Amino acid sequence: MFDDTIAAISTPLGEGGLAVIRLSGHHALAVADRCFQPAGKRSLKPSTASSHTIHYGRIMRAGQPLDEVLVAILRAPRTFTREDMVEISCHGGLLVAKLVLDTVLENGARLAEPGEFTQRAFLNGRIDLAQAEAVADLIHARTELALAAANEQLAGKLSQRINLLRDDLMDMLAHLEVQLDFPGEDIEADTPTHLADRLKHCLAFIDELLRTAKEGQVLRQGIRAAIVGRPNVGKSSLLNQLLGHDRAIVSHIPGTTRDTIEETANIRGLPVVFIDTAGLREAQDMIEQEGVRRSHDTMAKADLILHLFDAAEPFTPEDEHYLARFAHKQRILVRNKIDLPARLLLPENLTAPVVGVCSLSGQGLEALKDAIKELVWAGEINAEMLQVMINSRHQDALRRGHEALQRAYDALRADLPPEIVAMELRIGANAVGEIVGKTATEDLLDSIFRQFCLGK
Ligand SMILES: Nc1nc2c(ncn2[C@@H]2O[C@H](COP(=O)(O)OP(=O)(O)OP(=O)(O)O)[C@@H](O)[C@H]2O)c(=O)[nH]1
Ligand SMILES: [Mg+2]
Repeated sequence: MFDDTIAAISTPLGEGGLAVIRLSGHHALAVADRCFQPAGKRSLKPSTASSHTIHYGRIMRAGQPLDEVLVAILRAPRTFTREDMVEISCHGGLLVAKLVLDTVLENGARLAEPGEFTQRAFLNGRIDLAQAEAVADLIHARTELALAAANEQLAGKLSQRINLLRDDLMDMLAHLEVQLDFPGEDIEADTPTHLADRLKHCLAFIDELLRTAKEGQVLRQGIRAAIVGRPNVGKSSLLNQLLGHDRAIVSHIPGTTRDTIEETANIRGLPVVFIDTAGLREAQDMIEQEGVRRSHDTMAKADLILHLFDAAEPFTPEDEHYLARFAHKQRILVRNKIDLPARLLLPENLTAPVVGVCSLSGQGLEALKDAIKELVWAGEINAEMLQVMINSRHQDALRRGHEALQRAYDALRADLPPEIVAMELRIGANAVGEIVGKTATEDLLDSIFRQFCLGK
């Protein structure tokens, strides 16, 4: 399908044991022939080697050996891009990898754009668009659950469902068009009632997929949990406990934390971004003032608030004030310092979960993690859910599809001409098709693949 052969360094930039330079295209083997000198007893020139074999030798540049490498030969069509591919594993120095890349570029390959290998896999029909996105998700996955979801999507589980839906819509459209093109003929067409039933079924199916969107977002981006409370109640200590290392400065002096500090932790499989904030009080100086302002900013943007109290101190009017302020937020009330004699009496009428912890020893932390997971993700995370974790692009396409099908349904019920129903059905089918790339525009494809990193 493509004339040119592309190449890129597919491992991250930086120093490491190995780096991999990947080539794909008609001339991948010819390019490799020109720069690879076999050195092992059974090593072969790439063009004479059989598929899925590895060969030891040297990369030569201007007659000089550049590096000792292993070269993997992968012949079309059983490759990621469905084209001939060569993977050169060289030493992982920044300069070595760059020079090996330069050498293949000098010998007839062109530098790949970000995501171009995956784009070729898509354009050559190896994977569809949803699967291509799953490749990016897989790379960016921060928890095992996100990884499992990406794998399901890569295996085509979401695509299967979308294709079923689209096939169904195309079939309805075909029936309608038969009716339009050959009116009066004795060709089987859906009755309006039957068509309405089928449409309703499709609408329910889309609703079901859209319901998973929120969970998909949580798995991909994580949720933001702000740790807030009066100075010195132990917010930074709790952050450090949750992360498992000393990230934030802890001291007995109230007003220690000035800036917001955030870091992601894996809580029961969910990526949670914890944000430590400056203690809430009348600020003593300009820097603290700015810190408190940032605290308020963080709270406003957080999905979840961990409101901390000092269990060894009486309930204060400030505590009461902030309790009221966060009432509209998803929150957990945390009684910290339960190792000390208890003096805190929280009001009885609160609906938020209350958890007692000691941020010095970690006591109560497991219960806190359970409470976080419970608030963010009610119920089990089951395998079925992971198969259809849609992203925001899918969500947008499904919403547009849903709107069009709803209009088709309404038109049908209002006895409007079948042309109108057919038009809306077509819009709906196209929107759904975008998800797997059947109806994607060039711009859409570009914007998706450019989000990939180089060499992918
Ligand atoms: N006994 C006891 N002391 C704690 C506990 N958690 C924190 N502390 C102590 O409380 C003091 C304040 O802790 P920090 O974590 O700095 O409190 P903070 O809420 O971040 O304070 P600011 O950043 O000033 O708002 C430190 O001396 C901690 O060692 C706890 O669970 N038990
Ligand atoms: Mg602090």
